[in-house]
Amino acid sequence: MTTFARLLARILAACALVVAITTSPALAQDADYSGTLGPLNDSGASGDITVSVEGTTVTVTATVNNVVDLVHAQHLHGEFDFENSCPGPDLDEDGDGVISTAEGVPNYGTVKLSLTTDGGTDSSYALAVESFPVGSGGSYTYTRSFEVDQETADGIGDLLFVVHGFDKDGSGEYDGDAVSSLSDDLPLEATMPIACAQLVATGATPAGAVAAGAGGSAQSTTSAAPFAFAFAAIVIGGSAFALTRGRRLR
Ligand SMILES: [Cu+2]
Repeated sequence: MTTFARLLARILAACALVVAITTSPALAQDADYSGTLGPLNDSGASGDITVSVEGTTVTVTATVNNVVDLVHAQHLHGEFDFENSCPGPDLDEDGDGVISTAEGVPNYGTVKLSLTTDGGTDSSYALAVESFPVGSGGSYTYTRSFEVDQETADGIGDLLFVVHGFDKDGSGEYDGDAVSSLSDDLPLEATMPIACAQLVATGATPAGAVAAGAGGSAQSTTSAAPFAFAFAAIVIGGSAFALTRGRRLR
């Protein structure tokens, strides 16, 4: 019995060592996020988004409802390691009753990813109006997987999903005298933000692991630890079994 207790103590010590080693920074972590769209500019738009990150592959799935049957620019906005937030009416700086894309920037930051249906997805595609989803029957769905750089993969949970495009005058197209805050070539209606969602971490990966980390590269690999622990327990448990079995046979 005392031999067994000693053996048990050794197994526990070995397991503790394995856990200590595997929780040190090293591996990249995968993560899942979801968000619920809230309307901006009294658009009435709604919907949701899921974002999953595997290495540097990002998969986005979104459903957007109560929108006009026109093209909708959509982006992941924000700054990394910053508490980005969806803008409220107080951001209407010029008092025209509309929060333009530029007026929302203090809250939701710049465009980090353009959620296009084809072609590039970086910020230079933010106004690639021919490559964004188009509403049909008042809604649209979107899904796409694409590659991002490591900084973006690590910090994507800090970002916000923003949908644009509002036929404010009900003319059936984006028009009017007011021009976009982003480009003189586009009417304000085409780039007006109509909905915004904060991303929230889902699943096993702790939300604070990236947000509270020191910069983008240092990460906890706690998700790998239980697996390593179980593996060590099996290996050590197996040898303990062999040991007691050998002793009994003597
Ligand atoms: Cu945007």
